Amino acid sequence: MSIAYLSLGSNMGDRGANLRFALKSLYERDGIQPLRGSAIYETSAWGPVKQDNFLNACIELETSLPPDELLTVCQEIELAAGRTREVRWGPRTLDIDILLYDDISVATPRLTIPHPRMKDRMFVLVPLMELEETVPVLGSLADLLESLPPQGLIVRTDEQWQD
Ligand code: X6L
Ligand code: MG
Ligand code: MG
Repeated sequence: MSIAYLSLGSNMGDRGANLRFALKSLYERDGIQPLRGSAIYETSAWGPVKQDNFLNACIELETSLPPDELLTVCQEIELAAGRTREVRWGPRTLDIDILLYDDISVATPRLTIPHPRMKDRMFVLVPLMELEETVPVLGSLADLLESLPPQGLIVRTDEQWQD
C-alpha cells in the first residue's frame, strides 16, 4: 500500500458538490481508500486566465494502484464530473492533481511527481499544510509558503465533505 496526496479544485457549477463527487468517486474505486481531507478553501483564481474563484482542498489516500493507474482514475472522475478542456488553465468543473506518492519521484510525459508547480501555488500548499508539515523532496511547507508572493484570497470555508 502507498500513500498519495491529491489536490482538488472546482470553479464551475456547484463547486462544493463537485469536490464531494470527487471524494465519493474515489471511495467507490477498488484500490483507493481516502484517509483524511483538509478543510475546503475559497481561493482567488491564480494564473493568466481571469476566472471565478475556486474551491480547493487536499486529500490523503491509501492506494494499491501505481501512480499511472491512479492518474487514469483521477482523469476518469474529472470526465464524469463534466470536465472539458477548452481553455488551457481555464475554468473547470473538477480538477484532480496528484501531488505526492510516497517519497518517489516520477518523470514521464504523462505524469510528474512531486507535482512540478505545487510549490508555487498557495491554493495547494495551504490546504496540504493541514495534513503534513513537511513533504518529500520539497521539505517544509511553511518555508515554501513564506517564499511566495501574495496570490489573493485563500479563505477556509465551512463547506463540508459530507452533505
Ligand atoms: C504565471 C504564469 C503565474 C502561470 C501563474 C498558475 C498557471 C497556476 C496555471 C501561472 C499559473 C496555474 C486553479 C487556479 C488554475 C486552482 C486556484 C494553475 C492551473 N487552477 N487557481 N488556477 N485554484 N485558486 O485550482 O493552477 S489553472
Ligand atoms: Mg490543477
Ligand atoms: Mg489538473
